Amino acid sequence: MKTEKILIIGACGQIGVELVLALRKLYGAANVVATDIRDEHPLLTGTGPYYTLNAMDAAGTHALVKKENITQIYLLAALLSATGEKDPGRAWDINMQSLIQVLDLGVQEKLTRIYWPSSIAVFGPTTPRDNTPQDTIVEPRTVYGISKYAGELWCQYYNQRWGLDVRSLRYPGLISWKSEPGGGTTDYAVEIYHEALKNNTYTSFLSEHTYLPMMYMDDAIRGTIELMEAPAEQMKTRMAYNLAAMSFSPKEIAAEITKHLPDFTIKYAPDFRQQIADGWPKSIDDSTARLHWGWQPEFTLGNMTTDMLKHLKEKMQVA
Ligand code: AKB
Repeated sequence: MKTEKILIIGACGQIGVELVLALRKLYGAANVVATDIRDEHPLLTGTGPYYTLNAMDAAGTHALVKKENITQIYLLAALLSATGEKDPGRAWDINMQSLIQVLDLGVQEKLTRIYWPSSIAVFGPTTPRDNTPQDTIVEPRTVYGISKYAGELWCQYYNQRWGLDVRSLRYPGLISWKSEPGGGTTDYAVEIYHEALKNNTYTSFLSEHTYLPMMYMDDAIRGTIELMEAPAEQMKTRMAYNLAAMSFSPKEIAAEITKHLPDFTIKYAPDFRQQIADGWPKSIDDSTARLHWGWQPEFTLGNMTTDMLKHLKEKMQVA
C-alpha cells in the first residue's frame, strides 16, 4: 500500500465520488479523506473518513490538513460553465479563492503533490477548433474558462516560484453512471442515457451537429491517477495537459443509443448553453500528454454506450 495521506475537496461531485473510491483502493481507505460542502454521497458512505468542509474555508482546510497529517490535496470543488454564467462573480470567487488557498497551504505545509482540474473551457472561439493543440490561442469567453486559465497560470507560478508539485488536466466533457454531473455544458451527454432508459426520448439543449470532446469517467480517473503518479521529471509543462478520448455530436450519440434501444428518439431545443459550446473545441490534440507521461484512452463512443446502458439499467432497475 502506498504511503500518502490524501485530502479530496469536492468529493461528492461527478469526478470526486469515483476518484475517492479509486484512490481508496490504491492507498487504503483511511488514507483518503473525503470532504464536501454537501452531505456525504451515498456511494462514499462507509468507505472511509468523511468531513463536511467548505472549499472557501481556509482555516478549516488548514486545520484538517494538520489534524489528518495530509500530504496531498485534490481540489475538485468548482462552479462549472453553465452555472458560472448565471453568477459570474460567485463562480470567480469560488474557483479562484479555493485554488489559491490550497496552493498556499501546499507551500506552507510542504505538501508532496496537488491536483487541480482544468478544462477544455480554457479555449475560446479564436482557438483552432479541430485537433486543438496543447499550446495555442487561448481566449476563453465564459467565467468558468477564464477561471480555469487563470488557475493554470497560478499553478505554473507556484511551481516555478516555490517548487510546488501541482499537476492539472484539461478535461473534456465527462460521462459517468455512478455520480451525476451538475452545471456543465457537456451534461447533455449524461442526461441522454438516463432519459433514453426512462422515457425513450430526449430533448437536447445543444443542436444536432454540435461536436464536443468527451471522455468516459473510467478513462478520466485512470488518467488523473497516472498523471499524479508519474515521476516529476516527466511533467515538462506546469500548465494543464490537453486530454482526449472521443468527439461526437448529439446526433451521433443518439444514433449509438438507437443500436441498443431502436425506438429511442431525439429532439433539439438549443438554449444559452449552445453559445458556450460553439466557442469550445470540437476535438483535442493530446499528443503532449501521450508523449510526456504515456496517456492512452481506452473508451470509444461504442464501448462507452454499451457500458453506460448496462450499468444504468441495473441502477435504475429498468428491464
Ligand atoms: C462543463 O461543461 O462545464 C464541464 C467542462 C467541459 O469542463 N463539463
